[in-house]
Amino acid sequence: MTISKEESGKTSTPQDTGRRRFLASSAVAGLAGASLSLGLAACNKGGGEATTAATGNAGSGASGANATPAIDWDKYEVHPGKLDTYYGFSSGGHSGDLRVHGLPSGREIRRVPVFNVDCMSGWGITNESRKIIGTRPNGQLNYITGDTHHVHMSYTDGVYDGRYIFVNDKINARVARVRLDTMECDAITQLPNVQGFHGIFPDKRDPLDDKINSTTRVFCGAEFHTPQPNDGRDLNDPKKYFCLFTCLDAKTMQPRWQVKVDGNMDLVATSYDGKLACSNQYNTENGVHYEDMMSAERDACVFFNVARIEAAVKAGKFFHIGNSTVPVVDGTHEASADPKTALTCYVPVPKNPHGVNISPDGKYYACAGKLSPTATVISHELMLKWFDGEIKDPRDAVVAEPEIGLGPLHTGFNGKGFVYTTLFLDSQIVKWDLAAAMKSYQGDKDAKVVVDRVDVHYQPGHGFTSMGETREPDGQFFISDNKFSKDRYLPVGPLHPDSSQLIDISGEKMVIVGDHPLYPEPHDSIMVRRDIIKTRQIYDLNEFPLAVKAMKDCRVERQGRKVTVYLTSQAPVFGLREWTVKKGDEVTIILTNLDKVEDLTHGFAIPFYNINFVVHPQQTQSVTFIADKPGVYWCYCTNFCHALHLEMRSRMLVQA
Ligand code: K7E
Ligand code: CUA
Ligand code: CA
Repeated sequence: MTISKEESGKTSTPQDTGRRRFLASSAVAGLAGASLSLGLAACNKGGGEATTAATGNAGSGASGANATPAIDWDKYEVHPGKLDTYYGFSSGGHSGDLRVHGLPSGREIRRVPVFNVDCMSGWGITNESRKIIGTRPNGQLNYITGDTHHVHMSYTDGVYDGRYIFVNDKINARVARVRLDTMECDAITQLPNVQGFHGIFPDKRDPLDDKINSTTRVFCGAEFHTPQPNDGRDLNDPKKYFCLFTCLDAKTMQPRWQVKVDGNMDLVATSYDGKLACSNQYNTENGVHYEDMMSAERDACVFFNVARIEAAVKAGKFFHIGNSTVPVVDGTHEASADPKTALTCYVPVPKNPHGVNISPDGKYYACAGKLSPTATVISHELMLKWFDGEIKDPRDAVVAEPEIGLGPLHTGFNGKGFVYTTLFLDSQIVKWDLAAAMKSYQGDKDAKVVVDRVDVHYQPGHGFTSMGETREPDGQFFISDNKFSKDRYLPVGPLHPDSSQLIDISGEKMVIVGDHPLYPEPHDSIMVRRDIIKTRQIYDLNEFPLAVKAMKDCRVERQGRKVTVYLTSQAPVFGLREWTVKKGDEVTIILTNLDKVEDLTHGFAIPFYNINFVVHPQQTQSVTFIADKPGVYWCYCTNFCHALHLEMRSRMLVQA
């Protein structure tokens, strides 16, 4: 089977062609073998010619795409000393963190540790961070692994409010909240009875504010179906496995309710009016092996009627699973047979879809085909009509299903009627016209759906537009987060960095204007106007109940074998020059940074004790450990703070 786009009339350099061929075929062979080819062949049965037609159309429509347009590089270059115009927030994937970039430069300006342990900051080492991550009775962290996929900001009336980022942990079914004023994680919650927690999206409507009685929700999909509860029962009886869709309260970070779902969930999207949330499903078959998961010709995009679910919970129509106290309502096909009372609606879409995204005007959901070369456009208004019983067949809510290319995964909108979708197998971004797609679906053969394509390097996963997931899309940039970079950067051993490519979408043609290597592996990101983010540089001493408010308060207190060391830092000294404990003591060090100068962070490390953390201006952090090794230990400052930084030391004397 040929999947290379060169056949479709688009030119590229000979060198380019060979490389792209290799990537395209290795992707098919490597990812799903013959079965994927079969899947694509099956799609082509229905629309292979149409694909060629659409591609051909794009080829002629985009004939100038390969004629290099004159690029005004100054527009995208951020000169030394100048600031970027956007923040980019990215998940770190299996590194378990969250990254912050300046855009368009692509400069990494912060890594926020979330589900990982980080010895720069002391995340996972300080008592404060360990409390957020959670510990076991033996004192060890609950988990030291995480896999962040999706990052989304809290909203007020459909626009980012700059307050929080929510991010998922796929491995251990956790949601983290990161406060954006300090860019630190302040809460982590594990979802009950969920495995493979993948898609996450907050409510876009309600502000998260005490004064107006916030109802902000965070919606969470579950990808892996399991026995419920997963306690050893029904181990090899997959017919009894199922998945739960979870709604979390954004303020308390506690689950409010869950929905029992047929099939699985992958990505999640929410409407702008707070009425619906939805998730694409690639395993409606409830298969346990990949070939089972792609056996049906169609899967689904499942919609959740938020108000009805909450009414059902209020009316007591729920059950519990295992020890969990979270109410679970029934959103299976069977329970949702009558649209007028249904909690869910399963809209059939071509097999094994991937991302689902909503247009900034709140009118359309685009569900990308993955194994089908299509995107399915579902009307929000018609979905609401289905729930009102005004239309019968959920497929009648579909208003377009254009053929756009091979391996469509994720979609961004420019707010002006154009849609940009990543094509994993084609290694392209395709730009298509939403109105034309709807006309074409109505039978208009002249409708020109695909208007441009651009090669990316290589195999794009997520793609998103600047401010494109808000009511204020600016149509300036699209970022293609590519899974492979191969020859784009200096080789660094077996694993190449991932690559994020910045594409200017403000004109008719897409133009790649930046290549940024990324430490593996960001999945999803958002691109946010910089005026939305307001950070603080200095903490307030009073925020910390344990604060040691003056150098004269430094002391050592003993209660039996428990020793507390009250310590301050103020460049270039710690508040105690030395202190003495006995072997076997449980030592807690409380360290307050009394410096008030922006950026004057001190570090604190104890050799051979696994202690390493920082305290920012006016912040207090603490650590607890057993002083099990007698000797002299130089506790030193790890963060270069002063001309006498190296001299900034104190001694811990551990008596035998
Ligand atoms: Cu990688 Cu959003 Cu987890 Cu698609 S997901 S690529
Ligand atoms: Cu304090 Cu270096
Ligand atoms: Ca499937």
